[in-house]
Amino acid sequence: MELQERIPVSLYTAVDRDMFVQQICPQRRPAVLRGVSMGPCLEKWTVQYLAQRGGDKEVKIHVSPVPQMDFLRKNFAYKTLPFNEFVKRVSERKHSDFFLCEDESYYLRSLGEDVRKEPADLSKQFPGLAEDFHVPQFFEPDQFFSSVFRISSCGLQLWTHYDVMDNLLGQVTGMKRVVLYSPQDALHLYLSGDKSQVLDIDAPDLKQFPDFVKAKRYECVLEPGDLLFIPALWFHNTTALQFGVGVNVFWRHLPADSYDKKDPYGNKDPLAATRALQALERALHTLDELPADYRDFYGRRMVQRIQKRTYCDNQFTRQSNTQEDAGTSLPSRQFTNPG
Ligand SMILES: O=C(O)CCC(=O)C(=O)O
Repeated sequence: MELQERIPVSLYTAVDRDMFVQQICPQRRPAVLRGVSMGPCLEKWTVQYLAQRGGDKEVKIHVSPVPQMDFLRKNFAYKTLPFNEFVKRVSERKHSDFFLCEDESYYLRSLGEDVRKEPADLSKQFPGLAEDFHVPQFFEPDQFFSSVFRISSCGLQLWTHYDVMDNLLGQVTGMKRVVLYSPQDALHLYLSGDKSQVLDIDAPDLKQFPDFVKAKRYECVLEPGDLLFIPALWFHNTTALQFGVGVNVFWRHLPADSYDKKDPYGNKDPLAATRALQALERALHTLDELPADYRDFYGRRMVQRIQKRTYCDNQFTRQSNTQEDAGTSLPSRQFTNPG
């Protein structure tokens, strides 16, 4: 029996800007957009062409002895290679030159010029290749945040994580499986920061992660030419079914001042969320002044108040606020568990 139901990601064809802006983006659900023009990269980006046009610029890559990368045990190494040498190696299964072993796997997530300050931008780091990839004009130019090369060995699996910006993942060569989970399933994913500790999503350890089966699994296989819309906060896990080249474009979905300015990756929580989490830590620290049974009592009431006030699928969210906010009495209704 299947562990989780597999829900196919909706597929759209003949998508133009209006359709994306008015119908697809507002649903806040992932979507595969097939047939949107990506430019000549689809025909041009052979290994030879990428190597020749990309040149010998140094790139920082992940190198792993096994295809499933593990951020918990850090089973990979960061290494540096000239881009043309990297492209040659990543496209082959066995390597005559290698760092760890002859069948090691590679992954490139391109970075900005000043890694700590600047987001990646293909047109700055790889101008000779950027002209072949046409960024879909589905958002305003001033919302653009970054364009990132994603180049992976066949089989390479990247752990489940979320980003805080909207994202179009363009698949240029090779097929890629993408599994996604809704932000509402965050509690079933056993997070460590922005990543899920459940590394093997196909055969998870259910003793360690019993609630993982409750997460709804959305899935698609991207083909060359597909764009996958990954709304901010949606978790995604990618597996390259073949040697793959892709580019993803992040843009600011919220007003620009909502984001952390010191975030070159687009994965730091919005400033208001960070402030709220800090305030929660302070509140918990304050509760430590009380004995355990009082902490339990007030802790439970705080949990309920947070659920009532914030959960989107709680029909009482808004109307029950007034009473609780005024601090006059306990809320009278049970909250609805989001599942
Ligand atoms: O395609 C990949 O390998 C990962 C993509 C990703 O994490 C992203 O687009 O945010």
